[in-house]
Amino acid sequence: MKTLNLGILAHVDAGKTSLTERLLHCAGVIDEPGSVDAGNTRTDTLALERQRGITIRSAVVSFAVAGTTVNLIDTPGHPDFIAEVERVLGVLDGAVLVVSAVEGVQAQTRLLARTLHRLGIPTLFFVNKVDRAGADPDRVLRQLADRLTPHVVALGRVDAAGTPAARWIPHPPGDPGHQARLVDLLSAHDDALLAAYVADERTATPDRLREALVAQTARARVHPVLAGSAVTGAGVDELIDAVTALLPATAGDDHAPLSGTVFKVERGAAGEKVAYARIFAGTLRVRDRIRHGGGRESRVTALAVFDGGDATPGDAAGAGAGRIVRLHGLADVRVGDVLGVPPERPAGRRHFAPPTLETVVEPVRPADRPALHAALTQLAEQDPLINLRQDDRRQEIAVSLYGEVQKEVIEATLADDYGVPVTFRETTTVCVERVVGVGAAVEWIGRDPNPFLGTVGLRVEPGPVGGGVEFRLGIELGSMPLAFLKAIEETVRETLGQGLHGWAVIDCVVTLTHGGYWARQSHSHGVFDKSMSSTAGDFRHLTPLVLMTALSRAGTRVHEPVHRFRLDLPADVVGTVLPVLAGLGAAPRSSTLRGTSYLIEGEVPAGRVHALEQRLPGLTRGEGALEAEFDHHRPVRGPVPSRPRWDHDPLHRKEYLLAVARRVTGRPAR
Ligand SMILES: Nc1nc2c(ncn2[C@@H]2O[C@H](COP(=O)(O)OP(=O)(O)OP(=O)(O)O)[C@@H](O)[C@H]2O)c(=O)[nH]1
Ligand SMILES: [Mg+2]
Repeated sequence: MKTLNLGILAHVDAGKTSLTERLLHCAGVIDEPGSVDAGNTRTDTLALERQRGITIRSAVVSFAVAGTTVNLIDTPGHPDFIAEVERVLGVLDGAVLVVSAVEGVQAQTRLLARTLHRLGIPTLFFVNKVDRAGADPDRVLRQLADRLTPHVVALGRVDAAGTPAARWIPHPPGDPGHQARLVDLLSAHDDALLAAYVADERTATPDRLREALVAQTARARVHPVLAGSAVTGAGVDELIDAVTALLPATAGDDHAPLSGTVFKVERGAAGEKVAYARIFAGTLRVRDRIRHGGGRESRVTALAVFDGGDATPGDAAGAGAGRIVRLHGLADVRVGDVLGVPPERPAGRRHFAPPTLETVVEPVRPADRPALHAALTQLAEQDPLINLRQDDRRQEIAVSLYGEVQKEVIEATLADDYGVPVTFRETTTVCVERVVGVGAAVEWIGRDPNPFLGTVGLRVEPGPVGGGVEFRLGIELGSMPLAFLKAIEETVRETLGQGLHGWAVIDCVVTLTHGGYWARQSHSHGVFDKSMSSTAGDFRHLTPLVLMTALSRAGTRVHEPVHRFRLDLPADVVGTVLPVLAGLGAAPRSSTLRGTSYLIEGEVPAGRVHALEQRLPGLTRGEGALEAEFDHHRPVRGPVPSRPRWDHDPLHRKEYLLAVARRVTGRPAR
């Protein structure tokens, strides 16, 4: 049995969950398809998803057809939950990108298409909702070609579009118009096909073209398009055929060492952690002890495999390469953990911009503070980008956010699932700091005022945009125990979470210029003496001090996130909207008249997008359509926002040193 791990992706409300349900029905897994509107689908299982009719978390279901197990991963379309999509991208063999036949290509469609293309994930398009009034599949097909990729080809056409009787009619094999379009499309990437066709047109037989279509779809060079309706079922049988015939099933070796990635973590009925992982190679069985997330090791206590229908308990055969499994027993598992050997496709890579907003969460009842912390910690396990930050001094907890809907979901989840009602402070923008110059600092072992048993010297300088934080060794690798080097590097990365103004420092190079330690020493009776021997703790405490001193010498500049926007407006309201854009700090770069509407493109600070969204309906009679997505960081103009430090203030050098030294090392300050 082959396996195909298939993502269903789209802009919000395009019909992913309805289509998933319909696919399960057509494949014979469920007798009656559930409906999003009735709140009884297989994949929208959270109470909140059912109440609101939107998907919040990705969910896996599966069916078996024609010798292939298809694992469907239904994802959320709302941009506030893009992190859920990001996590599944690394485990997909293929994707169906759903586009509504009424709304057409939308902001998230574009973002997802670009990302799937960049990752080379084989993708089919499904134009959904052809039964709805206003459906225009031909217009949407042209939009796909104009706005997403020219390498698309429809495998059929829609009859009676915009009516409940709408049907999908596949082009018959050998249909001359279809053959000609296929030759055009496929010969662009296939010289042999082109040469043969030029020499003799008859070489382009339906079989030969089909073979080329399969090969080029698998390489994500071309994208077949189908259309239909998740509600009436039109085109869905054909979609199943296309998925199994055109998308490449997974290849992997069951006998190789285990290799997999965790893409989802949830809590089971008894509060235990349940992990969803894709196995890339090897076989996983119940009671196996596995290494995950680097150093940790756990025993799998229960395992379920998705293979046609719901997950079934893994029997003695276990789960082989290509499978998606649900695992119990990994107590401290996290999203993005590698199981066994790292797979070729790295997990946990960033495909989308991180959240640009944050807010402080307050419990309504002050006594709930510990419960709130515990609850948010659990939520952050499921969604690592929630990125909890706790200020011990002020007793505050902040979470990062993509938007207001995510905030409402967090609020409802805390109240309903954890019994902790909360309020939020105002949402603020998350800035970053970039290093502007070069700065260095060093603290020597045994020299005042350094109370720690270690020498650390660091140099900080700007790095390339998008390069992240790079840690380099400027000393011999063998000159210090690896554990100390690791402690220094980890602490550097952690410390740069808050720069001189309290924001994360990005795109810089940190070089370890000096390192020294006192080797492990013992008294005559053989007891390890902490007051004479360096420990990793010495380096963990000394590094922030040295780094922050170097950073303050290098200097940083605060940058704010900026979104790129596209605004579609009726031409007659442009005059009233432009001053509003200016008032919100938005800078239009271009405007194009398209019939009776204007398309304005430009940049707007991330913190103003929500305000713009709220004002738009009133300004445009509800006809304005805004798309905005993170583009880049730019230097803050005007007053520089700073964020209170959460941990300590390393710049208050002496007090900090002495206090930390006493508290942490137990050694008297020198
Ligand atoms: N007429 C019609 N309505 C549809 C079709 N597919 C979905 N819908 C309706 O569109 C709405 C959204 O459908 P969902 O399946 O929740 O869309 P989704 O893409 O999963 O939405 P999110 O997960 O929240 O992004 C629901 O009211 C569906 O009943 C279709 O083919 N035809
Ligand atoms: Mg959905």
